[in-house]
Amino acid sequence: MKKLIKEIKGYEVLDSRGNPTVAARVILNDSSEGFAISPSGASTGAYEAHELRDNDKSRYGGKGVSEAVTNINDKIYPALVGMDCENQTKIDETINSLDPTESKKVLGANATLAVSLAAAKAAANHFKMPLFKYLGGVNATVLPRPMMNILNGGAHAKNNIDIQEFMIVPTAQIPFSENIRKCTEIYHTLGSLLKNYDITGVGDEGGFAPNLKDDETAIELICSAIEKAGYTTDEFKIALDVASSEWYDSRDGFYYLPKRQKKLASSELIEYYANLTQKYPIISLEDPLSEDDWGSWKIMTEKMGSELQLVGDDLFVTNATRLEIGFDYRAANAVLIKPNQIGTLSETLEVIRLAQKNNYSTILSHRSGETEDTTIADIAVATNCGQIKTGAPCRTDRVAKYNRLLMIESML
Ligand code: 2PG
Ligand code: MG
Repeated sequence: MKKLIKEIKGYEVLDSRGNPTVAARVILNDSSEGFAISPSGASTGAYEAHELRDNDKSRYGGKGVSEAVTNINDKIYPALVGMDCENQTKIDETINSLDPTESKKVLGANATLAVSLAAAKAAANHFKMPLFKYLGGVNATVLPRPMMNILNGGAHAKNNIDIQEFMIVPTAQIPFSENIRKCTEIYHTLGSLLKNYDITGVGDEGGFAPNLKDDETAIELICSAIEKAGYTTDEFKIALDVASSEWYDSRDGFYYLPKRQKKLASSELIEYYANLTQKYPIISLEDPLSEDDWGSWKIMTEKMGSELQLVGDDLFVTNATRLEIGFDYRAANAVLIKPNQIGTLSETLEVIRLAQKNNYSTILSHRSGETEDTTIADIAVATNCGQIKTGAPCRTDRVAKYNRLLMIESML
């Protein structure tokens, strides 16, 4: 057999924020190769799989990942050598068997994910197939709807906006390339509207990062940009990632908005969202409540879930067990899918299947720390996940995913 794993190599490379991250190369005995890089988040959920960092202050201020790379070379490689690269489940189970912890604390999810994705890519290359086809087969036919982030705040920008991401979402069933063109036109129009504002450049995901009177002003400016670009707010809706776990204090159950210095109870926050979504064309709210505030999630979903997409990111952390808890609570109605939150491809695909089976929407997602790796684009098409969020049409780490989807569109 020519598709046996012959060699695996780990590397310490850089992400879009200039922090080290883990890359892996998997080589088969027919010389086919796969290469993948793990991304890294800034507003990470408390229940995510563990991102292993060296904490050696003499290198990269403690953020080095040489230990994770060593784990690839010294632990994962010997365990996987000789295995059939087509058996992704077995590969991922073998990786997991090397780490007795649930959260991949020993190996590091940054190490496990890079290898897991690189193995799938090596297999796809062996079969001379694009990754989306290898993973999705004949079902891989639908491009995801872009949720394009055009204005950044929260932990992703040094401005005075508390909400982390403001996205535009096209409603029309038109070709992906048309949606990208129109969204990009709106992005540039927003840029020209912001010329007269105090602007700090762009945030981590390429969206503009202005200082504004309040977070609502950001929404108003986006609505103006949609119209000024020649479109309507029926054609383009707004999605927000509040990332409110960043605001939550579990000791007293209140939300502290760090930039506006506001303190809100969950009931007040839900009221705020109810007003906001009445007033503006908002169709999706991600992490409106904290990862530990299940009771409020249940209340909010009961109240607003039939009208709005309510997305659990920190809440579910791409973890089947947490998603099952969500089903029990009837919390949220959509799940954000970030492969590095769980650490292997098989477990990522399992969560997508579980969500789809239970009628929760799925959104493939990048991290704020990204690279040229475009695997999420292929996974989005392979799984018919429906939506993708991968930043602004700005900065190569974001644009690479859009460009990959444009290529996939041309192949379909
Ligand atoms: C999020 C992500 C990606 P981060 O919260 O959804 O946009 O941010 O990678 O910082 O967790
Ligand atoms: Mg989020």
